[in-house]
Amino acid sequence: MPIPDEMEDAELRSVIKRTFAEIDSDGFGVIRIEDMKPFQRVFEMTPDAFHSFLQFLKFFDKSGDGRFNLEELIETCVIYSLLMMLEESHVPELRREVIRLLFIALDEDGSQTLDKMELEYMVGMMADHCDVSKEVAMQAFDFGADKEEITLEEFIETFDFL
Ligand SMILES: [Ca+2]
Repeated sequence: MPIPDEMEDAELRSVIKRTFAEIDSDGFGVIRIEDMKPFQRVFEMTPDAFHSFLQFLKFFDKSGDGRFNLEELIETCVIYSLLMMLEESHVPELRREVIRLLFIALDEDGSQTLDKMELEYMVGMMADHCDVSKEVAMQAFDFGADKEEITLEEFIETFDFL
């Protein structure tokens, strides 16, 4: 998956759209995760990178049926590329914005806080990409006896500390 610096947002969308149409040759408007192989070629992903991309899709498959329509797929790819960008970027304003978008994406129930389950998904993803282990990362977010959810501010602070 290219990072946004390397590929403009509009271009990313058009590549996804084209590849989606190629996979969805019957025009059902949805494609299955197991049919996403062409994306590996299109985005020039290594087998490892492609594997982690598929894991990410499974995580973002909110309906749980293993299918994505075009809009869902674009949304998920944008988040994925944001996550990739975080690894590369050290510009504070940009990082803050990316982390904010990530928070919104992770807040599945729209409570504007992340509970342990919502956070664990992301931490699992991070552990795939960073040197931080899942245990260390969860400790850093400091879920204590009196703390069951974290806010955006806490998320940003802790994220940058990791
Ligand atoms: Ca939430």
